[in-house]
Amino acid sequence: MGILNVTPDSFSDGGRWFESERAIMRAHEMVDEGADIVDVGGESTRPGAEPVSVEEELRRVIPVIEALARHVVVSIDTTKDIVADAAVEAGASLINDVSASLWPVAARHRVGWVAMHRRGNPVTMQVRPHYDDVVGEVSGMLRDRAARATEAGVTDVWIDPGIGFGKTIDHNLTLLGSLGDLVATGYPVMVGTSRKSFLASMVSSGGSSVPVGERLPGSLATATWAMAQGVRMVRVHDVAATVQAAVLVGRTGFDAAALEHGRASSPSEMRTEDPEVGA
Ligand code: HH2
Repeated sequence: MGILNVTPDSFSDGGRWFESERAIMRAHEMVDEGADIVDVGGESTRPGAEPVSVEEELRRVIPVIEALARHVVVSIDTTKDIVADAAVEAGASLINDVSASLWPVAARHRVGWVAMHRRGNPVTMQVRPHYDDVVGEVSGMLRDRAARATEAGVTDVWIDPGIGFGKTIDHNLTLLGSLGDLVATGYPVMVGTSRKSFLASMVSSGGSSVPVGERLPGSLATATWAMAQGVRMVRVHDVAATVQAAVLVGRTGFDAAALEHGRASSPSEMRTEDPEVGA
């Protein structure tokens, strides 16, 4: 899934794709690079981001979705039911919902829905987040929402642990280390680590953080890890590089559990069919 932020203030690419024409061009570029889905968002979710009105969010995303949906699978990244509704009318076929609350819209339109876990809102989420059992609490919440959505008639339900949303570095790492628990729920899992700040804090030295444009190594390492754990979709800025990693993961049949038990597949056991993982 390629990220298309039609915003002036997103944490990594704010302002770059704010004009519709530039956004549409970027979307086609990502599809040429191998993206299966383009995720269009009109409101930044980064900590401290200014809220955007419904009217402004619609003004940002609808023309872009209308122009793209004939050529590309589009998802809408929003927390507002009115925006989700209009985006689907305009051609979006997946609702990427960081509030995990919009399943009724998905049910009404018979489109897919991503339930992402977060604590608090952009203003409060990074103020001393606390969990007794981060994996249990995140997967419990996601199972609950996914079950409610399924009951309401949504047939394409995805779950996402919400890396960076109300989580410390340790919480993020623990969740990434336990992706197998989410995969074991049976719902397809999606993950977004691309260029996020925990990647920078981990490898910075002497207090100098890695700038957002230089976080490709961490983004690729975590996306590759996630795909190897069975995650079915990764949400990324750097599509071409991630597609290369996805092809390798799919082609080698990389199996982390097998590696742990010392029985990694030999080259002769490599699968040759198309990879199942998307980017
Ligand atoms: N992360 C962001 C936004 N939407 N959706 C899902 N499902 N999972 C994520 O991890 C996720 C998401 C934040 O990244 P970005 O869109 O690049 O930044 P911003 O929110 O500042 O626009």
